[in-house]
Amino acid sequence: MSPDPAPLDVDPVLTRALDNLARLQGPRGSWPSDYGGPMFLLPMWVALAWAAKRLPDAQRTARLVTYFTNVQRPDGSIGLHAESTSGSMFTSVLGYVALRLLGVPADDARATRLLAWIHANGSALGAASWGKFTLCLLGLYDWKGIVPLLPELWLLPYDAPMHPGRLWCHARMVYLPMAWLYGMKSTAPDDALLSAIRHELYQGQYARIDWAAQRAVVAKADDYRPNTRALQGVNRAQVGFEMLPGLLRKRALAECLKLIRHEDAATNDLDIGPVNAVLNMFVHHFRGPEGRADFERGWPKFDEAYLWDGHDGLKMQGYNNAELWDTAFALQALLAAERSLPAERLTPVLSRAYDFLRDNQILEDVPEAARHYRHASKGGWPFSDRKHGWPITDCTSEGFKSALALEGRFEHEVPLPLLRDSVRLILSWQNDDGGWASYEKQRGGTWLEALNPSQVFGDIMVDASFVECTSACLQALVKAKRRFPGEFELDGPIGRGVEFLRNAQRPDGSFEGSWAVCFTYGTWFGVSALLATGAHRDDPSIGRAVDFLLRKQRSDGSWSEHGDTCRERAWLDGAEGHAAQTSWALSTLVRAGCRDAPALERAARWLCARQASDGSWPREPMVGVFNRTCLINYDCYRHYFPVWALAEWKNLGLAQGTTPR
Ligand code: LAN
Repeated sequence: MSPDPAPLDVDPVLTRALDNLARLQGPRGSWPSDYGGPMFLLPMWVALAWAAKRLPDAQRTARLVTYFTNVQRPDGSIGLHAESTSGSMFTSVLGYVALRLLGVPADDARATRLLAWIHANGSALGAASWGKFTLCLLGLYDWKGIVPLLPELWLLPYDAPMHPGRLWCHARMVYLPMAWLYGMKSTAPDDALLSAIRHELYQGQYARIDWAAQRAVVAKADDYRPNTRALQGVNRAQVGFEMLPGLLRKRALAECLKLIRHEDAATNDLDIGPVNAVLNMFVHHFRGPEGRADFERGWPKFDEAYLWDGHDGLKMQGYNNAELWDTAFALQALLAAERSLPAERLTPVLSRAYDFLRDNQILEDVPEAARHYRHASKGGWPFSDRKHGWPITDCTSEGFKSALALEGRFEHEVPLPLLRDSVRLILSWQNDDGGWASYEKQRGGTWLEALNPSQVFGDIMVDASFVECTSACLQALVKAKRRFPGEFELDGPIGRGVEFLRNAQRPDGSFEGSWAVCFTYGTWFGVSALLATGAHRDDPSIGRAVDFLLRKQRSDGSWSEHGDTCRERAWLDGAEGHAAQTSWALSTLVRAGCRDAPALERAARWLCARQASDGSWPREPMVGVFNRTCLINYDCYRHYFPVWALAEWKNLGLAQGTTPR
């Protein structure tokens, strides 16, 4: 881009962005948005709909098929997520089954191309373990061909290092209904269509398959985390256990069901995520008349919470929504820009967003929390909304920061005792290594990761400290220190958190993000927390982070990391500048006092030029991620992160008296 001689005025850009945010703000004061991306979710729900004979009507079926069609890759496959650069056996097989169940005929080009890819890349027998599991529920794979998922593990004493209660809550809540369904070998009755699909998937060879030999088989496309020797040993032991008389099975199944029903009750049947929401309903479906009431409660709620009709079709979201998280960031972004925005347009947006924030803080612990492996919840904030109920470390921290930032401005406020509860909760979550994990204090040894049986996901077994979560909690504690002077012992926890962050910085100066792509995101969090906790801008850690970002800036002023960066754990350039990533980088540089003013200005100009006339920023590659491999769409990031970064850039200029105006 040739240097533009005209001084850059970001105010109109910020005002247009505010108008856009006002337009997108929903009736609850939050920002509902598309949270799709993962491709293994929808087929699991379609499988349930088939088993429970609840297929959607023709119109919705068409929208579901449209979605699968839109994400089908040029080679015929379906990737792990909607923008995958390669096919996945797991999601291609499940996608094939879903399309057929939704009425797409076997000779439809979409189906034939999918099946051709499956056969050219191995066979359905190589689908990753969660794929095989789902197929079992429909009788499209034999239970003998999967590694046992022993319900008896739930009867172990909690002190046992392998107790499932020690797993990351998402893995725990997925393997819980899986254990029940496995223990019952629950399988939908066969019918003509299932039988046809079975024939197609296995080319007529189903009856001849040696199932025990398939347990460890996995297609190359799905083998991101190959089974370790330790896992192979554990799997052999589980197979051995299955040959013993199942004296504990009944008790173990009852224990699993108790925990499943507790999870349903604690989350208003939303469940922690889309996978256990579907699997728990499978459980209730297979319980027969006894489970009917549970099923009937969950089914319509699921529809409302998890299905989203987006620009590319009807899809399943990765969570019931992302509204608390987006609202907390949108608030902070708008507050940073407050000086540039017309108050009469800003205030109503802030006020409604604040209502949402206040009304979605969690007010109570779940009943009998410890008995159900739940940590305290009171005073926390969730990622989505209060109904969902699971508090999260960084959501609590961002909620807390936003609540403090708006204190004294609106009539009905977050009550002070609840703000104190948030601080206590954040402190209770700190890990022994000084960092913070995502939902809970770390419970299992990091070595448990070696037993990750998912193949397609990395790091799902334990909730260990993350840069982002640690940063958010540190920033919140710094604010707590000012707001509640002397009330909490915070210096120790803050010091230990800083130590964790400093150790997490990589030799190239960057911080690796785990929940968005990737180094721009992690570095924004890492640097922001170091500065908030008192690091000086001349601190060598800050300097190294600044140098890292400057090295990665593109010639047009933007930043762009490809989504595969997360799975490769090394920077890969994206195709073109990315507004969210550029915003994180610019914001980091501004906060860090980067002296390369032209670099900052080029970034700001790029962001401004990228804005559409309605104040939005264009849709761009998905930027959220989980478990290293699966991208997920944070569709609002493009609407508020540029506001935040541009406002900070402008405020810096005002402070230094360098920017015109
Ligand atoms: C999320 C969404 C929110 C996200 C942040 C709060 C942004 C992050 O800072 C911490 C981790 C967290 C809570 C997170 C973890 C993994 C989730 C729950 C998801 C990405 C949403 C969907 C994903 C979940 C695991 C998807 C289901 C897949 C499994 C492997 C169980």
